[in-house]
Amino acid sequence: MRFLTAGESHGPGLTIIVDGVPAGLAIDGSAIDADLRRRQLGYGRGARQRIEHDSARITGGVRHGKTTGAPVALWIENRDAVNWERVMSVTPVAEGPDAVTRLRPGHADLAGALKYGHEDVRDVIERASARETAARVAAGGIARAVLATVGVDVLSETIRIGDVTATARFDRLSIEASEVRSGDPAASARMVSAIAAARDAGDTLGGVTAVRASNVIAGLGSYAQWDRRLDGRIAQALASIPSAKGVEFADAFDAAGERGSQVHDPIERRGAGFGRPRNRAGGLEGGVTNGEDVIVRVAFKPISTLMKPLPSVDLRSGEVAPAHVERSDVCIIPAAGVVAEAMLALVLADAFCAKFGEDTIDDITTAVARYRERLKPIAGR
Ligand code: EPS
Repeated sequence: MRFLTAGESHGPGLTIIVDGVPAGLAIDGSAIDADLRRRQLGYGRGARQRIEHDSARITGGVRHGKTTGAPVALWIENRDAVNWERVMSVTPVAEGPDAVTRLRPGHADLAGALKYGHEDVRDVIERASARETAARVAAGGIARAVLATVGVDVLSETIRIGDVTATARFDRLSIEASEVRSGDPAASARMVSAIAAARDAGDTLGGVTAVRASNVIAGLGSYAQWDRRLDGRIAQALASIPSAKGVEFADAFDAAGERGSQVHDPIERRGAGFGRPRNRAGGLEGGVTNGEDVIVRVAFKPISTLMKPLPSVDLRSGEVAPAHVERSDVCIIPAAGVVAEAMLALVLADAFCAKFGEDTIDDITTAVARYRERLKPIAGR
């Protein structure tokens, strides 16, 4: 399974193609829309989210509620596009809009303008925008449907915003009840206050989200080649989320300072199989899932558009100038968690199909049952 997206933040909409989806998979459009809605929520989001009501229209690959094996195509309309018709016109306009030339530190502005030769940073902003993450969440909805056939569930929780930290407990109800998607009510309240204080100061805040995939079958990925190590593929997918700057499995950066005896997870007998009393490996050993939950943390930098802009340079004149200011968010950590869920689901669904087959869901469930049978005798030998 792989996916591609296209579309600009203020263009007509976002296009998504998910290829390699097994045939016979039940697709529930309302579940995809529920995740799109979750991505739009969160304290600290900008005014754009009051304009959009993200909903994915399925335009290919699904018939009578089930996938056909053809690429699944989806479309998300940008309701804000009507306000940007002249700025985003596909054809030349008589009087062009003012160019954006004051580069924003932290954004793709300078690197993108240099790379593609743009003189109007609008050409960079539009595709580099985190609006694209709506498309990822829609694609992730297809991956979640694949994973649901074997009972895998993916959930994120905010564990840091600014200097306020919390411990992940992955209690869905309390996470979804929190404006910042933290299951700890006291930390949640402090996170909201921290975001409000940053906003009042014209500033922004970053943070950390923890993502957990539960009930993951052992044996996804491989140590046989570098690019088949699943931890590497998960890290790439998560680090590709806009604003992501760091990825760790479980508490890897803390574990790096401890002794092996404290870090590695002892192996025990559990029923007919194996278990671990702790999961500091984050569910992967040797780049292969070991049957424990996959747990990954992603660090996000603070949003780079600042209402009190940093010093910068004007791309055209070369003169010193404050960075460009436009509508933005103060903190995106709650939304980033939902995007991280989608990216983890997409990598796991792909690894799952690579191991068990990608033509039909029936082939896959038969292969999974046979694999589970194969694993059984090992535990009892
Ligand atoms: C976003 C939409 C964007 C921004 C934000 C995320 O909408 P607009 O630019 O119209 O306000 O709110 O994008 C960024 C933070 C960014 O850096 O581009 C969204 O739908 O997630």
